Amino acid sequence: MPKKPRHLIKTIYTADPRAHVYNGKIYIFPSHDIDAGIPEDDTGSHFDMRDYHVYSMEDPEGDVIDHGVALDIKDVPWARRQMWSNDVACKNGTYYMYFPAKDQNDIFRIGVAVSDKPEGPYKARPEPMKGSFSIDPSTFQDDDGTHYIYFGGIWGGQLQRYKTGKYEPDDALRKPTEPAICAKVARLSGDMLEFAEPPRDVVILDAYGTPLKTQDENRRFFEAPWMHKYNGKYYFSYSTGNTHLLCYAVGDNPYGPFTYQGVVMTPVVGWTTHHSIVEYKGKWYLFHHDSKVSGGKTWLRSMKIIDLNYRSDGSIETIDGNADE
Ligand code: FUB
Repeated sequence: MPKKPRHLIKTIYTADPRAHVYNGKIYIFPSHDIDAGIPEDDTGSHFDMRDYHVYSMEDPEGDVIDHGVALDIKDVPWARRQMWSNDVACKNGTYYMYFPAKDQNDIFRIGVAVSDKPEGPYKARPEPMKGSFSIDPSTFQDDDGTHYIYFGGIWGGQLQRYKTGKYEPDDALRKPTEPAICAKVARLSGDMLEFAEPPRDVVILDAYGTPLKTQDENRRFFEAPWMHKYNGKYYFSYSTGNTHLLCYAVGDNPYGPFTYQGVVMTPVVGWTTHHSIVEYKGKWYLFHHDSKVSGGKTWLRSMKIIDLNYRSDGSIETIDGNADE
């Protein structure tokens, strides 16, 4: 049982780990960070990733298997650059990988690639999902079998360009006292390849029932949406981006609204923070990343695992993002 965080892979750089349990094992779907030599900027151009590896493990303390390249950008007809955080869902023994990339116009879209095995290889669909935009897709299957996709990220993730519901190349955020821009959620279609409905806002409320405001940068959504269920409640967790926290909010259904609860993890080494929360053999784990292995390079991150604990009231014990290994 890992009481301390553990870097899972040191042979290549891996970030944004999304974990699921398939066929009795933990499968991890991270981004594959590379040193592309692109200068850092506020739109994240330095995160210029070009493929995805898939990993698996049977023991959170044991070996991690690298299954190699599962999808390469050269095999995605519509994608030009920046394959950011992906995730996978399984339906009837088929695996669907959802991934963002910038298209030929440098606009983030979300694509789907399909495989008969969780580790791939995955075959990309020729076009992105209809009506898709922004970044960081993550999947959630509710107990009734319904699959949902959560997505979105502001700043480099371009979510602020959809304030009116349709694309406008205006990167201005809302005014500080206006409600914060929300992540999005949609039910997936029966064939898992499209949205089954127009994406809805994932609204996060404060303790008084008021939507969090743009100026509330320690609590509002920035990127990395993730949904999990614990004791019948829906836990929406996310990164606050420029304040470097992983936070969570709880609701009664997959669409929300969700009420802000607190911090899952304090800042890690590196600018970004990103995660998934998964139950395996009766224990809960936080998968996340930091830039310690690369000596602090924000674009060269390494994925980690640490135990996640709940208090008796269902709240999550805050994890120190800088704890020693
Ligand atoms: O990995 C590229 C981007 O960095 C992700 O999409 C964000 O969530 C952040 O981790």
